[in-house]
Amino acid sequence: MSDKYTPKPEDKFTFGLWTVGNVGRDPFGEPVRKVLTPAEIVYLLGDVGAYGVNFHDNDLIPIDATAAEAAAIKKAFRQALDDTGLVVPMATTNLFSDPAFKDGAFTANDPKVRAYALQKTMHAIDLGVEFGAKIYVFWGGREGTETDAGKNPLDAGKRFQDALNFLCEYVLDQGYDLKLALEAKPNEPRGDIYLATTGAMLGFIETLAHSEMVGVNPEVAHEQMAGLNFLHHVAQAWDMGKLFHIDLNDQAFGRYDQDFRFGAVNLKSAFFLVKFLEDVGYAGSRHFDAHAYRTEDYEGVKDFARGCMRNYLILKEKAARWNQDAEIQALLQDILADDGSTDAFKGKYTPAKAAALKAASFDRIALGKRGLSYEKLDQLTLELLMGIR
Ligand code: GLT
Ligand code: MN
Ligand code: MN
Repeated sequence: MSDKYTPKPEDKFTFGLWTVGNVGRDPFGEPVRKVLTPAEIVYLLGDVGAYGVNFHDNDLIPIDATAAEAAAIKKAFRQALDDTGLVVPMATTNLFSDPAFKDGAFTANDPKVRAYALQKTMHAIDLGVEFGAKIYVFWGGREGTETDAGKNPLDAGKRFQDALNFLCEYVLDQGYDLKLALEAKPNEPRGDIYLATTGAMLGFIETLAHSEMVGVNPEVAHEQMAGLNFLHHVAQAWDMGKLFHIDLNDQAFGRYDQDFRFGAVNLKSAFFLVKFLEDVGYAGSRHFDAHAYRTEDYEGVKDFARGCMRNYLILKEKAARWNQDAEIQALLQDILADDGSTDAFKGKYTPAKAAALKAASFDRIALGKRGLSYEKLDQLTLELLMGIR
């Protein structure tokens, strides 16, 4: 079935090999779906109409593959990309699955682990660039602790900084057209992960030698795990010119990392997020970092992937409708009304402005009495979302 919610390449919808290829293993249960090869995953994504596919080094090439095996996998993957027209906009490193990384990668206490992590990342960057990646994600899943007895957070921060400075130089040295995007998560799989929120990452980036090459990859579920408003973090990142990539999915507040289909839980938050991305003209990938319920077979996985993209497109249409809705816009105009009486105080500081503002008189009681109609506006938004306007 093709309708106006059918994805197009310009929608920039991408999935990771690890998302639709997720076999449904969890801490309590074994896989429920068979392992697909990277090429098979690309054909599946081609089927559902995705634009791109992203990978960790070891999603594509197993950590213990021989050179001949790696070459054969790459050949089949390349063929699948050519056959389907899918592109690879982003790549990343698996620095969390192998037991070597049980104490982290760039922040591990063992200098050999840190050196191995750097080596692995340089090879993985080469692999990503070979397939055309322009964004390189760093999700430090194991960069944290269960106890702070063994690792000083100041040392860990310094090590992470050194690693990123080293890798920025590597990218520049190779002449790669590649930007780095840091992804925060508060916990899981570590008890606590360093730089736990997007805001923390944004602060950290400014301490780097090549901060201009480094931005963020916020993920809906990760900010929500921390009980935070995802949109506010995305807005801050956007404002700083640091929204290099985004991981879309969904999540009930206060749970483990659920990675549900985009829009599956918090429809209103998803709506304001899509509206924001579309209103500001975010031009990067809309990456769905999510996976199908463990109850599903591969038909269900396709339903999941189609659902992510469809929900985004439906919410995009709703956002356009919201922007054109006369009643909503009239309310907004009222809410944002400005009678010009404070114009003299606006803008850059001058001593004269400060003096005039100090001398001005305000009707504090009247300011406090004014109703703002947010209830009405929110209800209209809900009714629009529920399809009755
Ligand atoms: C892993 C994690 C994601 C990260 C991926 C990139 S891997 O699935 O849960 O949030 O974006 O390393
Ligand atoms: Mn997640
Ligand atoms: Mn993610």
